[in-house]
Amino acid sequence: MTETLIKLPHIGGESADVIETNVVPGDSVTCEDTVITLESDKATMEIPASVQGVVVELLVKVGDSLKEGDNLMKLKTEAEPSQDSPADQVVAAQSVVEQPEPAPPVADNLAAGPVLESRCVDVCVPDIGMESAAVVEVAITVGDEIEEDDTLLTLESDKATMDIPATATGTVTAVHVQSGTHISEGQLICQLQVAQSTTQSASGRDTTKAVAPALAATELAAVPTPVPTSQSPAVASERSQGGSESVYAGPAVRKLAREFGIDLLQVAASGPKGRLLKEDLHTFVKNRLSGATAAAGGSAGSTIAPIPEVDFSQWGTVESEPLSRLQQVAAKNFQRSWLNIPHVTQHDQADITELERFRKAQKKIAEAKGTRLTPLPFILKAIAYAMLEMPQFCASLSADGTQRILKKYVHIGIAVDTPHGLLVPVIRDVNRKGLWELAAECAHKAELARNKQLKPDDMRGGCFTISSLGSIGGTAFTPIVNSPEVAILGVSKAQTSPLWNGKEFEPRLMLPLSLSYDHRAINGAEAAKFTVLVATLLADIRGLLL
Ligand code: CAO
Repeated sequence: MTETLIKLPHIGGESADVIETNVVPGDSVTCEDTVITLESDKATMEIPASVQGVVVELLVKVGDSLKEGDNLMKLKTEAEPSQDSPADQVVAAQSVVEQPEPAPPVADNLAAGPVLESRCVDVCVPDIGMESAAVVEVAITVGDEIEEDDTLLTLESDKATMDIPATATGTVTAVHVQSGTHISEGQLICQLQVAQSTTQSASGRDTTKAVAPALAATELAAVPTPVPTSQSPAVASERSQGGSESVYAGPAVRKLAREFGIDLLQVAASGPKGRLLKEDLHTFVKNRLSGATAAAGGSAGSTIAPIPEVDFSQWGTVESEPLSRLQQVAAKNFQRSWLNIPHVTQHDQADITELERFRKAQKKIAEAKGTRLTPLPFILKAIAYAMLEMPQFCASLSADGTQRILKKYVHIGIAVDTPHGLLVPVIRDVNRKGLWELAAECAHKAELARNKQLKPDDMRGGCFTISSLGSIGGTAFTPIVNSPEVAILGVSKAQTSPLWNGKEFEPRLMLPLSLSYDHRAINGAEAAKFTVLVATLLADIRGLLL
């Protein structure tokens, strides 16, 4: 085994940027395996391995600007690369296509043979609607039997990828283009031995342009400009108005997509200028697999394209910090609920002027008890009361959505903001507890949550959740239902507001309530009745005694 330094072959232009690296150290590559993908202002091209071997070190990275002769990678190879290695062939092929009149290869002899009654056809590049384009895939090799309309080449410019089809049926006798080179109108692509001739030239050779110019023009017109990097599902759906050929992707990606049967239009692109990368296909497949698992459990929304990765450093300095495990778990739960539950939020206000008067009057007693009486225990009591009055709020839907499971206990979770993430300890049997007991338990559970001392069981079995942002501020928000519960109450900051009492405006302390609910389990009228009941109970807490 020898270590060989592989250099970048002729790429048909001044320089190009590395937009994708396709190998890592340790990878075994054979000739023609794509090593890197380059993009210039005119084209995208995949650079194949020039020899077979094992990658020792990749000497370039995404973002590097490369030109012919730059070091590409170190390979462990069986022997020194031969003169005929693909890298050399890239250069050789380039010089062939640049010759105005390429030397006639084997095809001439074949064409001359009267027994075969065949002719040799030179297939040239048609009008492709631009000065030149990069050859990203050569679909033919010498000896191939091809039919009219079979793809000969795939070309790519900065705006489009297009297949160049054959205009005749025959046998390929010579190929004059190579992946990674640029070609322009009139250049020789290949020679075909075709069975019959109608317009044989004096030399026994015909020249034909591979594609009708109209087709090339149509394709280009149909191809949208590259999809922006921050691609939304909406953009993906816009893209789907074209065929999969309108997707900005290289042949290796297309090949992989074909192998997996992936419709490229379904995949969100994350590469520069919306180019679809192999990683995007991997992500797509992963998401589909996990989506299929979720769907089996009655989940929905799993076909939504993932949000693509964005390199934010292109707009300024950035810094990454890992999310805590708790934050990651919470994020997954939020997303799962948001995607599975049709959310509606009902907003209301409770006049807590009297409640506040009573609460403040308890301050001294609270101090004596070593606790604080905030509005939260009152809200807990009011919710527990309303849940007993309206049992559909103390329920869960079965996973298959065919049953409502009514709970004969009233356990309510309270969202607690902690430095390491959101936790929801559950207060059990709220309906059976008094205000002081609830106040002490809320304070205790919040303390445990902040000190990471909650046990898993402290957070299980809730029937409803209260998320109180009242000590912080805000006028309303739309909390996400803590599934499998069916409703959550968001509480914002109480504010003194002028309230019309029939004769005059009166200053009243109004508490904003935001009830988000699962519309599969609860209808709008029920939600309105529930918030009205809670507001009524908070406005006059004597109602809680009834
Ligand atoms: N309006 C006006 N003032 C309010 C209020 C409201 N709705 N709610 C609480 N307050 C006041 C309290 O009365 C207290 O003031 P006093 O000491 O003068 O009485 C002060 O705000 C602080 O209250 P608190 O936050 O310490 O206690 P709490 O019982 O209201 O809340 C807890 C406890 C654990 C729910 C809260 O600390 C918390 O973590 N809230 C955040 C919940 C959250 O992050 N939700 C979002 C989930 S989704 O991301």
